[in-house]
Amino acid sequence: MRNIKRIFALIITLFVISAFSRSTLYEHLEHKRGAYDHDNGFFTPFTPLEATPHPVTRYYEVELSQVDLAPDGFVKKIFSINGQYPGTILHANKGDNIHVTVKNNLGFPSVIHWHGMLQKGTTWNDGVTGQTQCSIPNGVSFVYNFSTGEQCGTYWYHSHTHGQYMEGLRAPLVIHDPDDPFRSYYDLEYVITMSDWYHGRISDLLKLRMAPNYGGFNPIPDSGLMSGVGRYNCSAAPPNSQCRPNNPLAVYKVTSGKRYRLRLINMSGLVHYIFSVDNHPLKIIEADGQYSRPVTVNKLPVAIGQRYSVIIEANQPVENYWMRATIDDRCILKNQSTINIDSAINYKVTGILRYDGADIADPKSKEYPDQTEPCLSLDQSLLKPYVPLQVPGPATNEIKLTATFGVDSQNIGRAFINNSTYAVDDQHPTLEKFVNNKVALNQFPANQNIYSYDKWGETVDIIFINNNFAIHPIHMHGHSFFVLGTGSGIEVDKSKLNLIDPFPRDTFVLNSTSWAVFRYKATNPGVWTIHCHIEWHVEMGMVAQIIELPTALSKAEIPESVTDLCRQQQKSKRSRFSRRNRLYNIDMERIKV
Ligand SMILES: [Cu+2]
Repeated sequence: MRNIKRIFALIITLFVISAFSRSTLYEHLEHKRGAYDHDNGFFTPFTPLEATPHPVTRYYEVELSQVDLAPDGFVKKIFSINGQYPGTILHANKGDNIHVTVKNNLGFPSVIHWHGMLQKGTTWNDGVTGQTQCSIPNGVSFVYNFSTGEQCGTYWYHSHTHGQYMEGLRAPLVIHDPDDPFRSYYDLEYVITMSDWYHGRISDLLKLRMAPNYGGFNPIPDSGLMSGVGRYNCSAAPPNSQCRPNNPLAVYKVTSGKRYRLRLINMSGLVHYIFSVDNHPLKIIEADGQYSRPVTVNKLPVAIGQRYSVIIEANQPVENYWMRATIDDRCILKNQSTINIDSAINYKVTGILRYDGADIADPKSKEYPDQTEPCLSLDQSLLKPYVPLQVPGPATNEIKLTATFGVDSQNIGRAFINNSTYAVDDQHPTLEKFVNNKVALNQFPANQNIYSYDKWGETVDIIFINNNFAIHPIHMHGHSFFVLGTGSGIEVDKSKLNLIDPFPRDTFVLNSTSWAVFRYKATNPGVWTIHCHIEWHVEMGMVAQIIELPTALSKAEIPESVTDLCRQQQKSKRSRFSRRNRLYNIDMERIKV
């Protein structure tokens, strides 16, 4: 009897051990599969959302968390949206409400900005730490709830604090148009994102970038990714790292005879991309959420923050064709002190356009010979509004912003706007200080870089002067602005302004030592940041805040869920940022030049 019991116990033990080892093995495989071959859903074509009789609310939940992924074959811990890179594509129709619950399980405070969304009447949803809200503390959920209004087109959403989006917190937002004038031009759609990718932790790279006496430029990325997929040269990976050589490239499948709308987004922190598909010209129909008259190019420069919709026709022989997202290395400044100067990055990022019926093989197609201007936006004169738009004017308010570089008193490299480097105040967002605490605009510290105008409906010109050697993609929140003109030098040449048919954008590149004039109407009360979208330059302070229509804004009622964030943040004991800030930031008084 005792023996039977023993045998029985042994069987149970063996069973438990085997189940356990199987489950560990299984988890291990799952983990591997997750790291290398996660399906981010980008390679399945889609059609526009069905129109609804009335606008609806689209509910989404996104969880921010850290996971191991290997977008380019190199396994690293990344900041993910729903465990993916890039994060979940969100869809809505024009006029719909977007209701997104952001569950922050990142281990750090975070925030989500809706790049290109105007946030009319909902400036507190803009998602900028220190300006429109406090960050969402770790372990807390927060709801962004806003109308898409009259907007449609291609957008994205990303963290707007501490360089976090370069670590993975970035994803597309597609707003379909039930009245799309180009609907008969395409059968199916894809989203194609382009991004840079660092193997080091962004927080570590930031410490190095912002160290006193640092003599280099912005850190060189390790890879470029097309829709979250790249191929790293694993022989350059540090010993003991996990890296899969010849990581499979992004493959977009097309069917002969069909036409595809490709929604292109450059979600990078540093790099400028030139996009093309061999043998397939790109018919542009949208830029930054604005329809354009169709214009066809072979190569399309896409600056950081910019978006385009292009149509390609699958009218070539059934084959494989290279899709090229070439990083323009002419604008990556470097010297021997530059962080990651020995990067094994391959600037020629590629994917494959594969016709149904083609062999599973690498393409042999040839690149278009066309040249593009180094590091600049597409020639603005090529873009014409699809429907003629009235240009407001003349300007009754001009805000001149001059961007320069320098060092502060600790010899930390800084970027300045009108000689003042922006320092984020994580704990006291501008919106709450102004609306709830009634702090007068002239009482804000100089390092908040605040500009304002108060006449409803007036025409505002932002005259942006780039008085330095670098090239800056300038992005403004809360507005789409007419790009009236741009030119070299630091004096605006008014004869070069187009007041007839300029194209509206929300992100435009300023060449080194040059000017640009952006025009819009003041009809959106709020706190709107205008900044360079090179994320390293943001951290260095190339940021200004526009307080639009303060009289109207002062009557706004900020939802309690927003003001609660600051309270929760103060309670949160795990505010790692404040610890980190002390490492290289921020002696507010000393950084004036
Ligand atoms: Cu910049």
